[in-house]
Amino acid sequence: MSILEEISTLLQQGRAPKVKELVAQAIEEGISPKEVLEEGLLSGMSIIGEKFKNNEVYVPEVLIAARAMNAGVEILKPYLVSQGIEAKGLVVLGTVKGDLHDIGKNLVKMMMEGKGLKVVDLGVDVSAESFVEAAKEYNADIIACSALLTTTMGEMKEVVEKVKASGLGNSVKVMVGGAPVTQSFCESIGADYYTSDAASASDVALKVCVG
Ligand code: B1M
Repeated sequence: MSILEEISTLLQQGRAPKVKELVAQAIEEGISPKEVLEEGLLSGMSIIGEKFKNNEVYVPEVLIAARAMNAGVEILKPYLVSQGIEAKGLVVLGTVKGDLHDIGKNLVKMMMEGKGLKVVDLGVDVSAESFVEAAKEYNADIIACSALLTTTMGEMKEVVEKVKASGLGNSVKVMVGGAPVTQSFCESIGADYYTSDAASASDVALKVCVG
């Protein structure tokens, strides 16, 4: 078994300390942080996701796998985030109201910080009002919303509408993403940008901020 397969398997078993150890070892062996993330951690999480869907595992197993994922990501963070650079723009980020999934959002944050953007992370279960208030308070360039549930993605429309109603529409762009979100959904709610993964979200955010 390759070290990346081992990371994926350990993540599925929720063995956070071992995941941390092997992620560090993989980096030492010269495997790129991107490969460790995608072929180790995310691959394990996606297998757990399938099993969750098929009722082969339940919420507790998914939670401990998620904890192992976060432990592995912590080790990768210094390699994915460049340090000590002046902020190129400000993003207010959160998972929308009613939704508690934060792993994807945390990856988006990390990648955006890696591009030199300042990210104000509002956490999970964030109301449209809170997004707008924070955008005003921090003079944000972007509001970035994540949703993982088909039942919560509609909250993004609320955000777009509240942004328009607040008069921030000219200065703040709304970015949306998360597994059930699509380009056509983005267009249908009048959001400015959709991206399918954290790396593309950070590329687009940087373009929005620096042109
Ligand atoms: Co939940 N869950 N979950 N869950 N969970 C899903 C999303 C689900 C697809 C599982 C399934 O049935 N196959 C399903 C949703 C079905 C649907 O709506 N169609 C589901 C469900 C039903 C639920 C509950 C309702 C289960 C229940 O209680 N009966 C419940 C809801 C709780 C709530 O939020 N109110 C629930 C709970 C949970 C846990 C708490 C156990 C846990 C979350 C732990 C945590 O986040 N701290 C959990 C998990 C872990 C999952 C799965 C297994 C994995 C999600 C994940 O973290 N993926 C998920 C199944 C799956 O996705 N395969 C599932 C890894 C992560 C890196 O991917 O977040 O998609 P993702 O992020 C990606 C992209 O989407 C993108 O970038 C990332 C990759 O680079 N991205 C953006 C994300 N945000 C972005 C924003 C952007 C741009 C890109 O711009 C702003």
